[in-house]
Amino acid sequence: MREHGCPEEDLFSFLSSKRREDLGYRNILSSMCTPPHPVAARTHAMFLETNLGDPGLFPGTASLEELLVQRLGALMHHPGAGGYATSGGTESNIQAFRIAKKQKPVTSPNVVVPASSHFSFQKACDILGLEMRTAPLDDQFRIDTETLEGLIDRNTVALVGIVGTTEYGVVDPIACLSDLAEDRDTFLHVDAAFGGMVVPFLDRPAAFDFQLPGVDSISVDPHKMGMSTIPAGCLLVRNPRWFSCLNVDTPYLTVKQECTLAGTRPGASVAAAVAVLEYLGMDGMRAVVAGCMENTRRLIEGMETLGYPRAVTPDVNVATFSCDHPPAGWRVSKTRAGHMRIVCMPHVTRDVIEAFLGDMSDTNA
Ligand code: 0PR
Repeated sequence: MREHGCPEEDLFSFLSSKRREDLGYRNILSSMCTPPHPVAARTHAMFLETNLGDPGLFPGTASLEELLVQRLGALMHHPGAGGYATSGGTESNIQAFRIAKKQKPVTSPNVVVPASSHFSFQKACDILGLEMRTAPLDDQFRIDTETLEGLIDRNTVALVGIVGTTEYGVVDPIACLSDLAEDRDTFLHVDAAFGGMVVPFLDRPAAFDFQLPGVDSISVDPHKMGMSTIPAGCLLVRNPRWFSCLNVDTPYLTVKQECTLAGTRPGASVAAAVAVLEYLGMDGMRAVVAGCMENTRRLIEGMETLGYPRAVTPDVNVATFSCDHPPAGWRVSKTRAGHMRIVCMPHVTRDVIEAFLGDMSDTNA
């Protein structure tokens, strides 16, 4: 550290120069995050110093966390779901596996995840000492349920299905996984970190949530399509009492036990997540999602006209193409299989799509 502090103006000019090194979201087509909704940014500033790790000191903020869980539970067809605000999909996935593992104490526990699963499941398995069995995908990048069935045995503590896969934006056949989970008496975790804030707002949403009896837990991230500030995730579980298996004693806090992974937890981004939901309501969210889906279709149509076929028709706003030369100046990503991947987040507006297609077409010329 410096011996003597630095003048505020110098400090802020240093910080501004660092901030200018960051890319603006305008040309970022590869992110599942987006600039926060203005209502989220305003709320975040109001709740800056709140800590959900000691909720008795911040009862107002803690009740907003409960409201978030209630709202998202209702969106997932289970208003009485248990839940808490996590730091994002990674923490939600780890915590879901912790619950599943405690519910079925076996000596060599395994979990079965689709080959499309997010890398957070590798972290979860490593931390929890779980064998990770990977089920292959069909030609539409969804989990192949027949092969999956053969991977389940009596040591399987959890199955995973994904709603809006990170790379291809497809939804696994959750109804089928739900039947399987019931038949084989296995915990089913649905990773809807991305699609949980998309699918419920589509015109004809496929069932993926607690309305399916085999679904036990769901990850859904307000800091992705929920346009909250970072970090804001949420883990929902069918039975609120399941969290008690994760409790540790916290004798000197305002609550005597806690089940969360993190101790100190931001209230600001959680309040921001609720604020966006309250401000937009169902119709506002439907409009945002409809715009993103429309832009995804326009992008696919434009790319195909230029001779770059889609890898798959996505269920959510992630588009992938056989194309390995993105135009300069744009941040696109590449899937493991080498497809160009573009996430049509709210900041990726129609104008942005047209500008990108224009540059693609110039690259082609
Ligand atoms: N589950 C799914 C389906 C995800 O897509 C992600 C992250 C996670 C879990 C983990 O969520 P957290 O990162 O909140 O813990 N998906 C994005 C990805 O890995 C996250 C992301 C966002 C990456 C913005 C880059 C970026 O610029 O691609």
